Amino acid sequence: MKLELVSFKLCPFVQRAIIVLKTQKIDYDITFINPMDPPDWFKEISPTGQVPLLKADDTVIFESSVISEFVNDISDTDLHPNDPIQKAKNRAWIEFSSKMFDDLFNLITGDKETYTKAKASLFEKLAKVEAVKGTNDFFNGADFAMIDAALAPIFMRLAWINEFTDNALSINEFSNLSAWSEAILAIDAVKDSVSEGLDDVYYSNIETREGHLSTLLVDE
Ligand SMILES: N[C@@H](CCC(=O)N[C@@H](CS)C(=O)NCC(=O)O)C(=O)O
Repeated sequence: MKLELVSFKLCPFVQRAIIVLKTQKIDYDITFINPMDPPDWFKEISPTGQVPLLKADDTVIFESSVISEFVNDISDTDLHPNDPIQKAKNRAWIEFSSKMFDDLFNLITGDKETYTKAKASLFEKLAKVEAVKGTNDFFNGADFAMIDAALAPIFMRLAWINEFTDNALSINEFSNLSAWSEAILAIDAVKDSVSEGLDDVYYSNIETREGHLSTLLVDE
């Protein structure tokens, strides 16, 4: 089966799919577009106008969670726990964590009031995840799973923002999440899921948005 992932370099949802593809060692081609100014061929095949979109031969698969599940389904190993209860729990927390991307968007683009609300909203969610996350390296234990891939783009962006500012979004108060973030960001499939220098592009993106966060940037 020929797989083509239609992507945008800065997109955290694309990154989730790439981490699963890389972890499962599935071959794929990648095509970059700007979803804010998409080419006609993309508009014709995409129901949502959003990336990621995966073409599996002639079939169009959209929504990052569905793409990630599909990639896991066609792989030899299963990145979900076997137990249906544990699997449902993992999927529920993946869904829950997806809402953090809205907070991150508001944190980057918003004025001081929006930033403050978004930070509170994000940290409320992080506190809930901290409470269910044990002390194992990864969410389910020693092995990297779908849920770890799902949280990776969030932890990567928080680490970048903390590096670019005086730890404006430090998660040090959450010991389980801090250790989890470190374990996830050390995984090769995670490190290789973004192109070289994407952190600089992210920094410029924060500057260009001119939100409150841009006033907290310290020189690189
Ligand atoms: N629920 C979607 C969200 C994807 C998404 O928001 N993608 C953004 C880029 S990061 C996009 O394509 N935005 C263009 C648009 O919404 O028109 C998923 O998980 O795949």
